[in-house]
This record gives sequence, C-alpha cells and structure tokens, in this order.
Amino acid sequence: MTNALIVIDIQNDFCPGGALGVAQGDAIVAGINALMADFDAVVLTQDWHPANHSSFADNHAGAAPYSMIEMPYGPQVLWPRHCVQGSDGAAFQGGLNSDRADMVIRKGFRPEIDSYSAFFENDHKTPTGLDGYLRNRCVTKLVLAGLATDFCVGFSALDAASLGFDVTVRMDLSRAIDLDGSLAGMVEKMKAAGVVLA
Ligand code: VGL
Ligand code: ZN
Repeated sequence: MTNALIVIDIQNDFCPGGALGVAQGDAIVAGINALMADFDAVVLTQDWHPANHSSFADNHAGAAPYSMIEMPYGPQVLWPRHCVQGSDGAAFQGGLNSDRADMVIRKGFRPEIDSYSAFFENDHKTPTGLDGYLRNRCVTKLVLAGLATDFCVGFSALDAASLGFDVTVRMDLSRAIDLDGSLAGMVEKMKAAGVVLA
C-alpha cells in the first residue's frame, strides 16, 4: 500500500502574525517535518489567491471580514485578504521542510471561486488535479495535517474520503480557525464520512 502525507497550507498568513493567523499555527511545523520520513509521497498545498479574489472581504464594498455572502456555488465566508500570489504571506512558513515535497498543489487561483479543499474548489466540481496525481502514483492511504482543521484540512479530508481514499487527519498536527462552532461541525462531518481522527 502506498501512502501520502498531505500537508495543508502551512503558510505565513495562517501562522501567528499573519493576515489570517491561526492560534499555534506554527506549533505543528516541527511535528509535520518529523512525520515526512514515514511516507512514500509528500504533497504540500498552498492557498494561492489573485489580488482580486472574490473571497476577500475588501473586494466587496462595505463587507466586513468573516461575514457571509451567497456565491453562485453556495455560501462563502469573506476573509481578510490573505495568501496573495507571490507575497510573503503566501510563502511556506520558514520552518517547513518544503524540500521533501514531491508535489506542491496550489488552489484558489481563480478569482471567482474559493477552494478550501485540496481536491475540488468550493463548487465541489472543479478538480485541482490532486486526485489524478495520487492515483497515478498508486496512493491509497492519506494522512492529512495542517491549517486550518475546520476549513482546508476538513474539506480536503471529506473530499478524499468521498473519492475512496483511506483518510486519517492528524488532529494533533492541525490547528483550527473555529468560526462559530466550525471546528465541532467539521469534526462531526469527518467522523460521519469515515475519516479517522488521530
Ligand atoms: C483557509 C480560509 C481561507 C484554510 C484558506 O487554509 O483553511 N481558510 N482560505
Ligand atoms: Zn484562502
């Protein structure tokens, strides 16, 4: 059985001091680096938005960060501007062993649609290509870790399970934004989907 470690969005903007800093987001980096040796494949994801991205609150006149809007594909949280393509905020956190990555997958680069999941954009239809990459390498077992548990890690885990992968989320090596109970909600969804929470 071929396994892959999928490291979600360990980027400066999701770490303390960043535009969308997750509490203790940097505390998981050493543990993730240490885990890499146990895997056949290591994939890193990078949230990678153009400046005019529709998930940025400041691209919607009068909209407050963390408010909700209705997009053609469903409800969408409006975020503080983060992970703009090529910015320091979008770079991997400096301690992450990015040299070990076999593959870096970027997501959220279309202005009109956000992408939490590493597999599909938020319309749940547009693929990122990661499923094809993993199948091509005969990967069947995935372990996910990173930022944030209740958004990009969680939605990636749900999609991976529905695509038929054997999925574990390392909760100890992930940290949450926790917006209005979003962490508890995501934990329930992951359990219901058969994701192993470790
Ligand atoms: C994320 C909000 C917006 C994440 C990305 O990586 O969890 N959250 N963009
Ligand atoms: Zn984003």
